[in-house]
Amino acid sequence: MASKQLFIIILAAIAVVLPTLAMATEFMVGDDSGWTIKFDYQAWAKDKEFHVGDKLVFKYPTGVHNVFKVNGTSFKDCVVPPANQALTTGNDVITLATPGNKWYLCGIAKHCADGGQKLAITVLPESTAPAPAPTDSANGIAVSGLVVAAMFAVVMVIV
Ligand SMILES: *[C@@H]1O[C@H](CO)[C@@H](O)[C@H](O)[C@H]1NC(C)=O
Ligand SMILES: [Cu+2]
Repeated sequence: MASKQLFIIILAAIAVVLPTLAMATEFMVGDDSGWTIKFDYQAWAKDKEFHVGDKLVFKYPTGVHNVFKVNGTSFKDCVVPPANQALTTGNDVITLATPGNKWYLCGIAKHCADGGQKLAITVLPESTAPAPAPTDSANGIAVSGLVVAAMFAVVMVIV
């Protein structure tokens, strides 16, 4: 009887702890294609949920592209801000700090206007529920899985 109660307590503990394990997701913009021209970033973003705390990684050969965070007007018309606002490392990581619409574009040549190298996303408030498994969060899922497995192992030993 005692062990049954313990089992239930442990299950309840798992239910409480699991949601807090939700990890910030790191999105590789464009997945394997990275940050480049002639890629449909709106299609890429369409089935993804971005939350405060998640990260965008813009990956590209240094000097070939860059990244500007812009407003909606600049995004629409591909207006490139002053050069000193550019991210240029080729592995630019942007942490999504606030909810709302965010716009990014490449400021090199006509990459934005002609190459479609622009990304618009909507950032949702910080999530406490486990992320619904975007392909980029393999690490987070693996860790969560490990924790669950470890917890069940503990349960099996105790019961
Ligand atoms: C958008 O950004 C551009 C360029 O940085 C600026 O000139 C413009 O005033 C901004 N528009 C709004 C609505 O903030
Ligand atoms: Cu570019």
